[in-house]
Amino acid sequence: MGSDKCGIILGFLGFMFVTGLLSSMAQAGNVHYYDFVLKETNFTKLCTTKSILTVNDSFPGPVIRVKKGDTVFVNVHNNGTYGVSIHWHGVKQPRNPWSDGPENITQCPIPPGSSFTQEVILSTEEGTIWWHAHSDWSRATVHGAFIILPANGTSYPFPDPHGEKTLIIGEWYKGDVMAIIDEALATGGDPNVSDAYTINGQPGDLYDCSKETTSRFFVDYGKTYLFRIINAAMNEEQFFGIAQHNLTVVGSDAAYIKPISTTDYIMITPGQTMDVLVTANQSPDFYYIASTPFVDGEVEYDNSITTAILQYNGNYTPSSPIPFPSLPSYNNGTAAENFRKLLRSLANEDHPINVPVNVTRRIYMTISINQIRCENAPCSGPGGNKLAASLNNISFQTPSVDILQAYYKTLPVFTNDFPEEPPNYFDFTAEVVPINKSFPTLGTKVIVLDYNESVEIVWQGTNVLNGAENHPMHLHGFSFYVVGAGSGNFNNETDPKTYNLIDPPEVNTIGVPKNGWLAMRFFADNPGVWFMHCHLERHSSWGMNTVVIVKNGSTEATSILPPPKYMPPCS
Ligand SMILES: *[C@@H]1O[C@H](CO)[C@@H](O)[C@H](O)[C@H]1NC(C)=O
Ligand SMILES: *[C@@H]1O[C@H](CO)[C@@H](O)[C@H](O)[C@H]1NC(C)=O
Ligand SMILES: *[C@@H]1O[C@H](CO)[C@@H](O)[C@H](O)[C@H]1NC(C)=O
Ligand SMILES: *[C@@H]1O[C@H](CO)[C@@H](O)[C@H](O)[C@H]1NC(C)=O
Ligand SMILES: *[C@@H]1O[C@H](CO)[C@@H](O)[C@H](O)[C@H]1NC(C)=O
Ligand SMILES: *[C@@H]1O[C@H](CO)[C@@H](O)[C@H](O)[C@H]1NC(C)=O
Ligand SMILES: *[C@@H]1O[C@H](CO)[C@@H](O)[C@H](O)[C@H]1NC(C)=O
Ligand SMILES: *[C@@H]1O[C@H](CO)[C@@H](O)[C@H](O)[C@H]1NC(C)=O
Ligand SMILES: *[C@@H]1O[C@H](CO)[C@@H](O)[C@H](O)[C@H]1NC(C)=O
Ligand SMILES: *[C@@H]1O[C@H](CO)[C@@H](O)[C@H](O)[C@H]1NC(C)=O
Ligand SMILES: *[C@@H]1O[C@H](CO)[C@@H](O)[C@H](O)[C@H]1NC(C)=O
Ligand SMILES: *[C@@H]1O[C@H](CO)[C@@H](O)[C@H](O)[C@H]1NC(C)=O
Ligand SMILES: [Cu+2]
Repeated sequence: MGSDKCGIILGFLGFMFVTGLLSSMAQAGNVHYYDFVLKETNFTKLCTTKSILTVNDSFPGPVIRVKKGDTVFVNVHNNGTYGVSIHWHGVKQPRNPWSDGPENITQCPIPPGSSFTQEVILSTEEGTIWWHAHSDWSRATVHGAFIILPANGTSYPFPDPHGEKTLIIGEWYKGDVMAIIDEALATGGDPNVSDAYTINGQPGDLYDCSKETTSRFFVDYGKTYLFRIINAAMNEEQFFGIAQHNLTVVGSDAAYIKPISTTDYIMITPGQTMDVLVTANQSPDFYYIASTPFVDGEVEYDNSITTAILQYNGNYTPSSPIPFPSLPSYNNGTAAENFRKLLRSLANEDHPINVPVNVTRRIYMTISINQIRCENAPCSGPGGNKLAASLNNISFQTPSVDILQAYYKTLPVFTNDFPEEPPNYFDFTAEVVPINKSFPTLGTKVIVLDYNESVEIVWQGTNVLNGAENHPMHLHGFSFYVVGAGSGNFNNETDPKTYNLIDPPEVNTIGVPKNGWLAMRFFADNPGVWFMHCHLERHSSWGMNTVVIVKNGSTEATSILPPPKYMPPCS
């Protein structure tokens, strides 16, 4: 840290220590300006051409590349045909929920023909995160990498790599994604699955008409590369690997971790990022990079494989066939958990942790797939009902005025009575859960926290409606420490004794094991309105969401910033 601190005035430093990391880093770094133009662009993939919503005609979209502590103003102009909002996934946005982005949570969508400038305030994040649309399913095509380099005078906690590669896993639908989710919500059935996964926008050569465009990552023998891997897929977690090359994972969700060496695969959920060192130490050749779905629920999914090629520079005849990585099978939950358990914070002097030891607020939250009875005609879900999802039996109803505005102006849009424990206790992870447990309450209910409370949330997977599966839960406005996890129902007497409070990983998204539980902690030191949801898009669309409101502290420096002059209007 040494030299960058010198530039900061002393009074400011002292203030930083008093109020914690979040509230005051905004002025420490440089300011950058980006222009994003949302527009329809034609792409040809899988032998068909279709128009998709993009930022600046690119899929994936433009990269934002800045340093720790910088501030980025992004002027988003919507030249598309429907309203959209953009979220900066993994940016804590200290005191600034106004620019966070989720539709009707912190803003209404940016109408076609207009612009909204978002102020993206970086603080403790360092590594890789991403940005994506946060309106219905538009994030399928509207997303890109957000790279945060070490601040001046600081360096990576590992030897400088020779080069860097950004690798985004996406999901491609031949149909129109907005029509697909609209259709599913109207019929009550499952949304259509995708037709391909992609690596940097390309399905790869196992798919029709895709061979010529397969993504290639060129490397020099003997060099080490930092791969910044982002899972931007909509509905499937992924196993990922590179044939004959070890992956050394050094960061996740813009926080460094103790290096995970010698792993031949990673499991990465939608919403997560992994920074991975790869050394090109094999004989010069072509090697397949592959990503396959990890799906441990009884659900329809896209069971195809996306590939790219790690290609050594030089003159040689590539092997035929090209070596292919061996990855766990699609439903191997043990392989997924084995990888998750390897994540540990650096927790050293330069990268200390700040995990609450004494918790003042405990929230125990079930995660369920549900059904809602259809009034008139039968729906296409189970038993003629409509598929839904919930947290603590509340299926979240998105309002038509954003919750942030409603909170700021005291409008009757939401209620404060989100239950802090399951409204009914039963064997959540039983092989058969009685069907009468599967009908949720509908509501726009939020959790309200006092400023700086030390919070523990235990997410409890359930087998309601035979819907048990791994859920990648994401919280806006914070990163949180994963202190424990296990299978079955959480036991609030014995399980806390197993917690890791020494070097728990600090993340913004984490897979809660199928039919299991996961405990996380954080300090509620960021006043604002923050969305919490499953990052599987179909679950979020069905209501697997809630909102955490953190009240202002007692000073201006611990209160929400005033709103910007212009916010997109609600209709
Ligand atoms: C970091 O260094 C760059 C290049 O020397 C300089 O332009 C920038 O202003 C510095 N940033 C800060 C926050 O001091
Ligand atoms: C996006 O396109 C606009 C012009 O259409 C350009 O001004 C802007 O710099 C581009 N942004 C990025 C991030 O490339
Ligand atoms: C996309 O292609 C279709 C058919 O080829 C064409 O009608 C349409 O104008 C194109 N759209 C854009 C945005 O270029
Ligand atoms: C999109 O851009 C075109 C060309 O600049 C302009 O004519 C059109 O009005 C814009 N549409 C919207 C909705 O912004
Ligand atoms: C979903 O898939 C079905 C069956 O292939 C198809 O008929 C329907 O048009 C698709 N829906 C959308 C919105 O693409
Ligand atoms: C991967 O790591 C293991 C364990 O350290 C080692 O035995 C093996 O040689 C490594 N493989 C490569 C390709 O570096
Ligand atoms: C699941 O993956 C683990 C670890 O990779 C492996 O040891 C195990 O054999 C796999 N289980 C099945 C059922 O394939
Ligand atoms: C936690 O509580 C214990 C017992 O009240 C106290 O001794 C300890 O100092 C507290 N730790 C922190 C970090 O606040
Ligand atoms: C958000 O609110 C607008 C009205 O302000 C409404 O048209 C839109 O459908 C809402 N979005 C969602 C996802 O509910
Ligand atoms: C729910 O179903 C279970 C088993 O099918 C039954 O024992 C129980 O009485 C039912 N509860 C209610 C409230 O109907
Ligand atoms: C969920 O709420 C509904 C409606 O209040 C109730 O009938 C049902 O029993 C609750 N289910 C669970 C699992 O708590
Ligand atoms: C612990 O769990 C039991 C149910 O297993 C519940 O009744 C009790 O209220 C919980 N205690 C605390 C302190 O949360
Ligand atoms: Cu989910």
